[in-house]
Amino acid sequence: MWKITENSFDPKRLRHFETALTQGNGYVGTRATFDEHYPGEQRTTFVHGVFDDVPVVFTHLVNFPDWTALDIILAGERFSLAEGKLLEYRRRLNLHNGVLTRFVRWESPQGHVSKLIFSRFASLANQHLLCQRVLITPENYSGEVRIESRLDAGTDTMRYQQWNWLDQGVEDGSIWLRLQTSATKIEAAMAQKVFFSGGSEAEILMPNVVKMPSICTSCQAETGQTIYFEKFSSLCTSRECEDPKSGSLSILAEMAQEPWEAAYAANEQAWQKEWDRNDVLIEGDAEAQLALRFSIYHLLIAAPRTDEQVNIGAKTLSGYGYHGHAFWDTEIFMLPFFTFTRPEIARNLLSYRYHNLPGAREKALEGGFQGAQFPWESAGDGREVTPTWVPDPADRKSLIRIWTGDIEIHISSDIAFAIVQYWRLSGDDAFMAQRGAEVILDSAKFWASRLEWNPQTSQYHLSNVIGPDEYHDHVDDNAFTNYLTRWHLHTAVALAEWLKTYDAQAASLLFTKLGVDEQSLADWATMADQLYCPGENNQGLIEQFGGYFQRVDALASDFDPRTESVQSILGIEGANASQVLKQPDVMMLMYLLPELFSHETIQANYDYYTPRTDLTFGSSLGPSIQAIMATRLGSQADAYENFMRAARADIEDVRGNASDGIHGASAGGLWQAAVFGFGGLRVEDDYWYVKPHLPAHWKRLQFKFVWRGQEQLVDIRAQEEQS
Ligand code: IFM
Repeated sequence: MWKITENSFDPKRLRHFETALTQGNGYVGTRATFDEHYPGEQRTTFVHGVFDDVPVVFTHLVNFPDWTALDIILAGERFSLAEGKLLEYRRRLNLHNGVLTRFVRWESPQGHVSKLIFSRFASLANQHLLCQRVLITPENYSGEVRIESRLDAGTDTMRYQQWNWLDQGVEDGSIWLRLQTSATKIEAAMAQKVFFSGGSEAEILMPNVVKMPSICTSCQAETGQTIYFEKFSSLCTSRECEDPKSGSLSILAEMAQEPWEAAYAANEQAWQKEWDRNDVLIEGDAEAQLALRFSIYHLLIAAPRTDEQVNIGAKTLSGYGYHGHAFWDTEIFMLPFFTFTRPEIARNLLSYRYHNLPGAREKALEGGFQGAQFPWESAGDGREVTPTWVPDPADRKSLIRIWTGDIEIHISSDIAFAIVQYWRLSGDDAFMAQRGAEVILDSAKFWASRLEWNPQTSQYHLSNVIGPDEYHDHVDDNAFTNYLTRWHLHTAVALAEWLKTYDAQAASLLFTKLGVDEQSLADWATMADQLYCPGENNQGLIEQFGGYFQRVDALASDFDPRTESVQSILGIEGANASQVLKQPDVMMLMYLLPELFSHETIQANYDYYTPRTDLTFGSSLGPSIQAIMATRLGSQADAYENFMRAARADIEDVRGNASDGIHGASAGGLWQAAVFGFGGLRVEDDYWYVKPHLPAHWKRLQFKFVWRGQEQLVDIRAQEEQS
């Protein structure tokens, strides 16, 4: 169960498969467009951290020159699936080694039959190396096989000129190209080299076409003779390399004797090492197994291994959705996978927030607050990049005001939560002392300045926010936000105490830097205690926000059958006026802070909110969390249904928007639903245990995680669970 397969060529599903079969290595991501061109394709390569300025959405990931394109001309006819006859077709992504293969038998309009086998991968062993190969066998003819390849810088797909061309040329048998982003001034260089064998002696030309240095190869092939075309592209940027051009050329110059075999073996070995640490084995459910590996694969190819200045965008590096911006999707949904299996990657991702504290401080200041307020959407430099207005998808001529950048403020606590989770798992005191504490304390300072004292209630409140459920905006006292804020303030006080004993000098320097003293800590503790948290005394149904129960009552199923979200049906105002939720907001709170709520309270809230949550077409972040909560309450059927909703999000393109990129949060949530939900893994301060709840037809669930630097293995078999 390692292969995602496309069995027929369907131009209508072009973009969906481009996303699903995306390849990458944590540095670069390339959508699975075909080697030859088709209308409607989105030929895209993104590199982490390479953003450039654009209007409205502030900044977006820049599309790199296309390294994949090939024009294949067989005995004078251009190979294209849009012409002639497709006799056999299969495209397959092997999740185990990241190799994408396409097998085609094609009859040209003139009746020439050829077998073509394409393979491609972004090396996990060398993140700057991209490899591609085509084997071509003429089956019933002989003639010229001609392949034209290039580095194509004409890929500015977003109307803006992202790249300034600097230079290009031919050197040591490779073509190369240098570019620079327009506003952020990041230099990138790419190089490319090909090897051609199998037929008559090859002719190789390297036309130095401006913005498109090319390599044209040709030879004569006999019937039944296989032509081997191997192509290697390299890519470096000034973000990690002093001289990107030399960097990219030297990678190709150093290629081994049998370059394809050597690069393939190195890549495979690197992947094997990954899966040894990260695989989750499910026996008894082939669909769930494949979907979970698909999710893990997409998390792994998006994970920055060598860079702590980048985050993972909500759509990873696999599509234009959200422009590469990162949200709480990373810390709450994707990060646990890394924290539990690849702590070094989790550390990189959390360090991104530490390095971007200046942006968070700027945001707090602009809002009239103190400390650090993390942006709802974050990109290259950690400043707020949520667009204020976007075109209304229902009527492109009008605009919709986006409020999340202004008032979806829970992200600061989500980040603090993720840091504490990482610390508990890894025991990485040095990280906490040197970086984590600064993030948590400075954002606690933000909360202290943001809380509103109400003399009538003699409590603090948080008005005018958006909670995780974005169908409702401008709400007061959102339960998720308030409870998380209280947790954050208490945590900051306890952390400050810990730091004083762990490293008194570091504590003193940090307190001075942040302007925090004993009085601030005492104030934070009092404020946390006096912060209104809905339902905390009666422990019954928790109102999602003040006045929620007065909204028009409606269930998500009232709108069935449907193919779109409740918000699309009711409109923004209509959904806001109803009780239907985009994602399970109170459940999310109970998932993160389970120790605060009794089983009965969780059950009561689950029973009330579940039918009111748009789990099918609302947020892709909802189903996995809903699945976990269902397992905890023993609702196995609900748990499995929601697990599979998350599992199918991108493989089946449930929301019809997979073409925008992989739903990274859903992928991370799926791993959590398997491990924390069905596996029932719980980690306490000094020990961990599992309380499994396997679906009835699962025979086995096995996973690994790292606890305090040691690998742990959990192997749950169905019989054991019953015993
Ligand atoms: O962060 C999410 C949010 O919770 C729901 N809308 C989409 C965002 C990006 O995935």
